[in-house]
Amino acid sequence: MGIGDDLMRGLGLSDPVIRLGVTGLSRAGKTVFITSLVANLLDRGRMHGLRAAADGAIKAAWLQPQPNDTIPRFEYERHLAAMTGPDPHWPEGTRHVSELRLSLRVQPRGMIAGLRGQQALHLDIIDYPGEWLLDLRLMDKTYRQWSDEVLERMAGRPGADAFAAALRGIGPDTPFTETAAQELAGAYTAHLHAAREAGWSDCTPGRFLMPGEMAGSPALTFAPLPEGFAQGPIHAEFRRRFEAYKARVVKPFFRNHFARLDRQVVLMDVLGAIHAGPRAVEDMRRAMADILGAFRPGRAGWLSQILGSRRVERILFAATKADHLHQSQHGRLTNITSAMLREARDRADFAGARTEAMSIASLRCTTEEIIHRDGEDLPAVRGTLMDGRQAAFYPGELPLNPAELLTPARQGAAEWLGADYEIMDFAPAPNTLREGDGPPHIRLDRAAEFLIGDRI
Ligand SMILES: Nc1nc2c(ncn2[C@@H]2O[C@H](COP(=O)(O)OP(=O)(O)O)[C@@H](O)[C@H]2O)c(=O)[nH]1
Ligand SMILES: [Mg+2]
Repeated sequence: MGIGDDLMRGLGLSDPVIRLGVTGLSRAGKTVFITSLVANLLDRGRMHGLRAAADGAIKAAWLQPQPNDTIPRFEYERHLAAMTGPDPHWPEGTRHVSELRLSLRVQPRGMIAGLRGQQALHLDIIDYPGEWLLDLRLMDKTYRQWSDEVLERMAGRPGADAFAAALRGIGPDTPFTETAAQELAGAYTAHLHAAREAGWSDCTPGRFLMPGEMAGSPALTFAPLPEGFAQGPIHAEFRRRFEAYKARVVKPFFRNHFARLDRQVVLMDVLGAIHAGPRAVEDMRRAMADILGAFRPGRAGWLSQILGSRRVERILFAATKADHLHQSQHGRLTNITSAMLREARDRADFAGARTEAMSIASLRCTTEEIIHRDGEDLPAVRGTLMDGRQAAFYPGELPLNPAELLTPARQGAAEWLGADYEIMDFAPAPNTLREGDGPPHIRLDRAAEFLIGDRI
């Protein structure tokens, strides 16, 4: 962007900018989070937990043309219309990086407040898939190491058989053809999608799941091969493509997007994982540890080079969709989230970032209710289901001690013992917006306070 553009918009070049990254695995709730955060920053009636909103320091908020000419704009208006329109529904999934700029006019507080006039502050929000962070661990691997790892963990996951069948169609000496490559890559990608759908998080290469404009390109057309193929022509070409993927897909993402973030929120569908069972919980714990590796500079030489002295200063881990639970259980959900991140957080803290865990709902779809079942009073929630029916719902009681979930998960248990955790697909509640209020949420204001409150 040229200097001229800025002047035309009448903004000072020195206006501070906060770059907030929003990430999480697919379906974690990124789109809903950004949409609701922006709506609630534009209309701040429900943002009492954000100090600058409560005390009136934020004088005005408005959307700007986003400054990066080469990144799609986050489709805020369309997503908001979906969620809060006359027929409320969830926004459709997005499969690429997008960005939005929200600008605030702020009255500085304190001693110097009288001396300085109001200031503009830009919040650039960057939505990117957590799957892309998982690719970081490909960087210090060879094609051979990566192949061995993914082939080993593939067994028993959905789509593994179809991929094995595709492998049987070639031998070590089969000459390389694009058709053969596409067939193998197709079967491998189908496996990744099926595994992802079934709740597995560690699905690499991440861009295979969200190829965007790179779909069909050679850098995205390879697959792991067994050791026995190592001397053959297909193996040689796949090894080359794997290196191209690292150099042309993974590195540029870290350089162009990741390296420029100041603050980060990592959204986690912890309830979804608990519902899916111990394996999904353990898999999420590991994926989060890997994701956090990206925030621990020094791990890979090239990354610390790209980062220079820049650091993400604050990282929020937010367990989303907390409106599935009665508030009496929110503390437990937060503790489970914290415990799940324990090791990874210790490392990120060490790198100087402040971290916090929280349970939130970006768009609250339920009200609380006590239901009576078998002579018991159960703290439940009530909402509208996707088919329009109303239902009260008790998801089960999360344990007070997170180890009750995390220990069996680590030990490879196949299911929870003596407990069941349900989850429901609620639709966004029909619109009851009041003038000056954003969409209903749970603790989105506290999330905003942690992420940007100190800079306003
Ligand atoms: N009840 C409830 N469901 C949510 C909330 N946020 C997200 N969801 C659900 O999670 C799905 C995925 O959210 P989305 O923002 O599209 O995830 P993304 O893939 O990370 O962008 C949505 O379609 C909703 O079904 C929330 O605050 N409350
Ligand atoms: Mg999305």
